[in-house]
Amino acid sequence: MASFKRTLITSALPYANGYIHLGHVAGAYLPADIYTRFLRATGQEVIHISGSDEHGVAIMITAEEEGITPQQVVDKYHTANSIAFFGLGIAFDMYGRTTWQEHHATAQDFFLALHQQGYLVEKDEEQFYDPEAAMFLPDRYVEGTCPVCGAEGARGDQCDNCSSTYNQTELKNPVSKLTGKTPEKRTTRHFYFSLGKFQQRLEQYVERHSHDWRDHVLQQSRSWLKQGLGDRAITRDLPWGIDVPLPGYEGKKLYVWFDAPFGYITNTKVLMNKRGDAEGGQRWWQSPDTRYVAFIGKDNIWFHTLMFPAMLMGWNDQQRGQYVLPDNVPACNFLNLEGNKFSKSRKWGIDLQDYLAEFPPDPLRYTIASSLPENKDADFTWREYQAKTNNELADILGNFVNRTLQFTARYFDGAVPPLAADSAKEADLLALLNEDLRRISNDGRGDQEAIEELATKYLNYFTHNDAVMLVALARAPHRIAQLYSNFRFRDAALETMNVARAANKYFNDSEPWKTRKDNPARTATSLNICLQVVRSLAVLFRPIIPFTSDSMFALLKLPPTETAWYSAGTLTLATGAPIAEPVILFNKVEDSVVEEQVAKLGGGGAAAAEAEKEPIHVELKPEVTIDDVMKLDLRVATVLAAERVKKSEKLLKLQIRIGDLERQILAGIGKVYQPEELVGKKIVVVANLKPATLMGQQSQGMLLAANSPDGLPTIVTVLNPDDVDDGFIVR
Ligand code: B3M
Ligand code: ZN
Repeated sequence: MASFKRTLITSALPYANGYIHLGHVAGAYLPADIYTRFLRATGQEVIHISGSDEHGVAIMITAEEEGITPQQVVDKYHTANSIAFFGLGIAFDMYGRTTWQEHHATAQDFFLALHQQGYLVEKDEEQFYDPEAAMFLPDRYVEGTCPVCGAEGARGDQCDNCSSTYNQTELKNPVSKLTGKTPEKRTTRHFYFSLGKFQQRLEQYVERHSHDWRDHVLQQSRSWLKQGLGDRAITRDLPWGIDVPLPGYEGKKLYVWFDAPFGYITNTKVLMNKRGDAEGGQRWWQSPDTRYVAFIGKDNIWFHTLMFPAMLMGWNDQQRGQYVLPDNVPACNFLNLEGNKFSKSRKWGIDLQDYLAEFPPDPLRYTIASSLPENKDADFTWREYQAKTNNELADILGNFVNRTLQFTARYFDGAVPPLAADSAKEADLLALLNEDLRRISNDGRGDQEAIEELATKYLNYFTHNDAVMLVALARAPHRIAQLYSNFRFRDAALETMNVARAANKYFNDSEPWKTRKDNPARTATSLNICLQVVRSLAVLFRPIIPFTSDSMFALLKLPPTETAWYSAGTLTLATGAPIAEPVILFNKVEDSVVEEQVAKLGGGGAAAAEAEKEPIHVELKPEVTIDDVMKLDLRVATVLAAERVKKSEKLLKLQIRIGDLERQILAGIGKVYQPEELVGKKIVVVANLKPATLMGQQSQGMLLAANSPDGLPTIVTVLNPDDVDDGFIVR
């Protein structure tokens, strides 16, 4: 790896139109914060930049839903999310906003530079225009009949039933969601970014990282490159966003995904200005000795490994300073909740601010860190949260710290007892031992060999049991650092807990409550070592549970130190130093809390909120007769097998049985349901639907599902499945 002087860390700018939930935390922000804290602890220069993404149609839709202006929407959520992140200890150096004037200027600068370099082309295209609302309709503002499968209620760019994507003007029977009127087609002009011109350079860039990027990041990037990169529209007909800085484009805005990534740059510059560091922006973004790491969730990979790098490459072609490209993009997969995907409409989620209103931050940080969805999706459950809090944080770490402090308070007058019985030798012993601990910290030998060496050399001072603890301690910083450096944060969290586990065992095996009676010197040595380990754990756990780390330092009456990582492998507490009275570090989570929280999901506790909610506005389709209805052959079917359709997030392929018929149907329910959970279920299907081929697969029928306004399906099932057989007619 090239040598570098500083690490620039960014985490994806969350849209300021909703509250941060635990899925976001696991996807990007917690790993980014842990990594930043780790690097800082090792003495590296590092900053962590993020902020709100405040443009785009999504913000406008929220404004309409909440009956406030887009500006009010972003003000509200920016504030709420900043506070929630702060509460969880996500220590951004800057959490900026894309509505800042500085950011508008940055994005427009990049636009003009790319334009000047010939990377932008103009194209005329037809789009739906709503004359009554006097605006072109973004994809999410128009719906109609799917041009592929004929499903009603298909969105402007994508059908939820068959997962096809298309241009909105291909929609049949289009209706404007703003006015309910039929829109007309009008021609509009837009800028496109010639991403294809960067194909080769992007291929080289991605392949340069074939050894250090996570497998799924690499595979996804490669597969898009293989499909070939084309032009991408980067302007929109919208009232909300950053003006296109060229004449003839009045009333048009930059596409939100064009402007947002530059927010990382703006927010860095704002930070540096605040620090009075005029060259800071350049130093962090345009020096070859900056290493840039971009933390994101897996749905943002394309933009960070291809689109954004290409935009930077385009700028770099001007030879006005070279922006650094992401050196790594350690995207996380999704965090599910109690076995299901987070879903706003189904009220299946935990907002960070709600969590923090009831519980302390560190148990959540530890629970998520120790099961991060690094290489595959993970599941957050309250049971797991309880187990991690009670069995690991409280029973291992908390218990060790508590016992050590209790014992010190009671039998050593609340001061660090001597390491050596002979106080004249204390200083020399400590110096010699620390030298050995540093030497064996990362010398490549097996643990056993190192243990034997220490046990033999310090025969007069330490037991074999002491040597086991000392070696574990000496090696922990390097061992854990290695995991962090390879972006294996989950393993780092587990390995850190292993140190506490070793410490707890050490306390047990030392049996100070016994030795106290006949061998006080021995007791002093083991308690000295235990207290040293408490300090080391405060250092090693700091990236993961910073609040607890603060408390642990306070217990040792030491100021928390930010840059002490490798000192954790040595003994630094002075004999005689005063120690505070113990406090409980972690409260256990009761069963009743778990039950209460689980019951809240899916609208249980949200029933009250539900009552206040506006009913859904319903506009019925034209009337039909009973004959029309009777044409549909609706049947109960049993799901025999289910699997995902390759390359589709939404489509599941189901083998179903309808009496003596077996059929294959495709259903756009994959975002909400896992194939496994469907097998054996009784569903209702339109059995006489004309067969269709979707993504190369046959579909002979359609399952019935209730769709939320944002298109999330809930399968229609029968209430008493035991009373019906597949093949039964539904009417
Ligand atoms: N706001 C998408 C998201 O919140 C988008 C990320 C922008 S990063 C430059 O998932
Ligand atoms: Zn369709």
